[in-house]
This record gives sequence, structure tokens and C-alpha cells, in this order.
Amino acid sequence: LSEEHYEKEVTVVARVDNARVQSAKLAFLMLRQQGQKVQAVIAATEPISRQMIKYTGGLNVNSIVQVTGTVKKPEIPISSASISHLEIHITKVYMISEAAQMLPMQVKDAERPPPETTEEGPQVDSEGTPIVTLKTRLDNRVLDLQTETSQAITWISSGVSQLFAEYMIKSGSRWISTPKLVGAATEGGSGVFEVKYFKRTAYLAQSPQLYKQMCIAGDMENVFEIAPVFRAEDSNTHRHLTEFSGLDFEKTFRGHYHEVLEFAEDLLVFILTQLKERYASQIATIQKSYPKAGDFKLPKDGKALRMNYMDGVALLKEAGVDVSEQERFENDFSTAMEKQLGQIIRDKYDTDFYVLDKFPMAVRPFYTKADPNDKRFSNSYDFFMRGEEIMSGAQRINDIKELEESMRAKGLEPNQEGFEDYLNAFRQGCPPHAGGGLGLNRIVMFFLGLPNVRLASLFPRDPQRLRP
Ligand code: AMO
Repeated sequence: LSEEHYEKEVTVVARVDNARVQSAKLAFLMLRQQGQKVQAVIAATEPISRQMIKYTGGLNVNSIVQVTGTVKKPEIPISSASISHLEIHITKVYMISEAAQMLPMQVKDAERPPPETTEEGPQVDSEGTPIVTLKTRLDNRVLDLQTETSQAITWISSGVSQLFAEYMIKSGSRWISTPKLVGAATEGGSGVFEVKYFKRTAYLAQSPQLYKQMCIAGDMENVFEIAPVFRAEDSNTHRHLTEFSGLDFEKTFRGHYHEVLEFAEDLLVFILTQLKERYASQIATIQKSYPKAGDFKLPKDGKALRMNYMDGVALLKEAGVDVSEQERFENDFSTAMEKQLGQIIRDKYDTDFYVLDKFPMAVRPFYTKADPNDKRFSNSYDFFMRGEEIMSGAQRINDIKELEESMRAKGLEPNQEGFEDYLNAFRQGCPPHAGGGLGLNRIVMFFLGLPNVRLASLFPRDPQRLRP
């Protein structure tokens, strides 16, 4: 709806955001469609009866109605509507789908950001306005998805997947689908979910890692996947889900794994800059609730700032953070250290986007290639946004002997059930390759500065939540 429609008849289908009877002769509707709001008025003039006024003003909030009327310019802009410079003067109203009279929460109450700390039921703020907690919102996610902010967040999420696929396809990559039901819990690291599979036990894939490498062994050169990733980790934090959307890729390289690292840098810069360009209006909407949305700094040269893991350790030490170098060979950064490093890098280099290369071998999975110059380290990297990890990747071992040794060094037995098909792929020859895995929900969360990854998941799964 725009000025073009002034004095014209329109028919819209929308939800009732609010309905009120002003007098026996006048009622107002606030109509809502995908987060946008417009006011409609109905006045008792021929042929509209008083019953019609009463009916319209008494419509249940959230019902879907079809309204026909003439578009007029209001005397003063309607501040509570997002389309404030016009209103619809109703001639006909039809009920399309009626909502229940009592809703578990009001969409307008869910428009404000939920408090970060409380998980209890509905509360009231100092002015008596209901506060809807994250738990209530997630329990009633369908209603919550109708808010202007959720509408915009889901567009950003759709945008990240689209941009990832666009970039991969442009670079000659094939879109693959690998099994999520797998026969063995082989990847190591985080836990896997068991499922009953007829008379056997199957597992939900904790990443497409082994299969994307097997596609490379199958001469597919450059592959990507967008699919669910399952993690049986009992982590109840702001950034862990038990099921999330993984954006994975794997590709061959000719000379050095940094060819793939650069590819990943360009991929992420493409996604982040295009999001800002293509979704400016959604970002502006989200900023009303989360002011940091879309406001992060990329390095001026259009690449990620790149440094080695140990340079990151040195920066932390320099800033007086208590880090033992020895311990850093054995354990990855804690979340707190990651965030501290993010702040130091922002202050020193004016960027929120950077990559750490050469992680210690001890903190990476068995399939990771050790640094040939110093076997304590590996040819692996993590990408960070605002001090939090969004992507992990590495050069993979493509030599069967080296792979078997690496497994043994990590306490895995190459002959154990479940590894045979993966290892055979290397016995049959496999080109040098590297890749990475991004968490879609994490990118959306950190790009928008959301306090919780659940806000960036349609129907989040965490250790407590299996519904809706
Ligand atoms: P990793 O386990 O680091 O690597 O996962 C890749 C990316 O997925 C996201 N992520 C998560 N998002 C939400 N909830 C979680 N519990 C969670 N865990 C991880 C992060 C992370 O960077 N096979 C390797 C990837 C590779 O080397 O190609 C892997 O799965 O953004």
C-alpha cells in the first residue's frame, strides 16, 4: 500500500492486530501482514449498519480477515502503524480464519526483546506492561514468529543460506545431500544421538565431515551442503543447540591449503556484505530491538584479518590475560578468552571479523592435517565474528598411512567398525583437500548481535526443548 492507492478501492487479507469500538458509529482495526501494520476504520454510514460496527470492533485479535475499502490520507499520521500515511475506510469485512479469544501471549507484547536472564513465566514491567520471557515466546513460537522482529530475523536466515548457495554455485561447486542416519558414531569429539534402526542402532550425523571428504575422493572436486547437524552435548548456553543448520563445504586445492582459506574468507565477506545490501530494511527493523544488528566492522581490504593461533595467545598475554602457553597447546580458548581476544582485536585492528590459523593439533579432530613444519600445530583455522566462532575448517589428511597414525594418536582404532568405508576412500587415492563448516544460526546471531542463538532458530532444539 502506498500513496498511489489514495482514493482507490483495495482489498487486503491480513491479521487483526487490534480491534476497538470507539462509539456506536465508529470502530478501528489495526491490520498486520508480515510485521507491517496499517489502520482501517469503519463508520456507520449507508450501507453499514451498527451491528457491523460492533462486529468489526469486536473481532478476536489475530483473526485473519479480508477487508475491502477506500484508501484515504489520515488527517494526522497514525503513529502506531508502520504504514502511517494512509488508512483504509472499510466497506466490507469477511472472516477468513478466526483466532481464539484468549491467546497464550499477545504478539504486540512479544515485540520487545525478551529479558536475558529470566526463564520464568510472564511478568510485568514497572509500567505494568507484560514482559514476555524467551521461554514463553519459544513455547508459543508460531505467534512469536509473527512479530516484526522475528519476521525480519527469518529473512536474514533465509538470506544467509541463499548467499552461501549462490557463492558456492558461482564457484562451480555441487550441492550435495549426505546421510543424516549413520551406522557408527565415528567422528569423535562431541556426543551423538542414538536412534532405533529396525533391529540395529543408528546415529544422527554430527556433521557431514566424513561424507563430504568421500565425495572429494569420488572426484567431485568442490561440494557443499546445507543440512541439519546433530550434537548430543548437554550444553545449556546462549550459543549451543542440539540441532542446528550446518553450511558445509569441501574442495580440492593445487598447491597450499591457504587457497581454501582464502576461498572461505571471500565467501564470508560476500555473505556479510551482501546481507547488509540486500536486507537493509530487515536490519533496520531488527535494530529497533537489537541496536547492534548488522553493525560490525570488516577489515578495509575486504579480507578477514588473519593471524596464527599463537599470535592470538600473545595478544591475550600482552593485554594481561592469564594464559599459559603450555595449556594453550592442550586446550582450545574458553568462550571468555575468545570474547576477550575479540575485543582486543577490535581495539587494535578495528575489525570484528578475523581468522585464526594453525590451531594446536591436540585440539583438532583426527582427520586434520598436521603442520608439516611443526607437528605440534595443524593446518586448521577458525573464523570469528565479534569474538565468537562461526566457522571451523582445515586441510584434511589424504594419505591413508598418515590418517591411520593420526587416528591411533587420538585413541581411535582404524579397524573399528564404522571407519572402513571412509578409510577405503583413501586407500583408493584421494586428492589434497580442505574445507569448513559454518553454523547458520551462529552467523545470524552474531551478525545481528542477538543475545541468544535460539532467537536465530525457527524451532530451536536444546537439551531442555523438544517442542514445538
Ligand atoms: P564444528 O564442530 O566446529 O566443526 O562446527 C562447525 C560450526 O558449527 C557451529 N556450531 C554450533 N552451532 C550451534 N550449536 C552448536 N552446538 C554448535 N556447534 C558448532 C559453529 C562452528 O564453527 N566438521 C567440522 C567442520 C569442518 O572442519 O569442515 C565441524 O563440524 O559455528
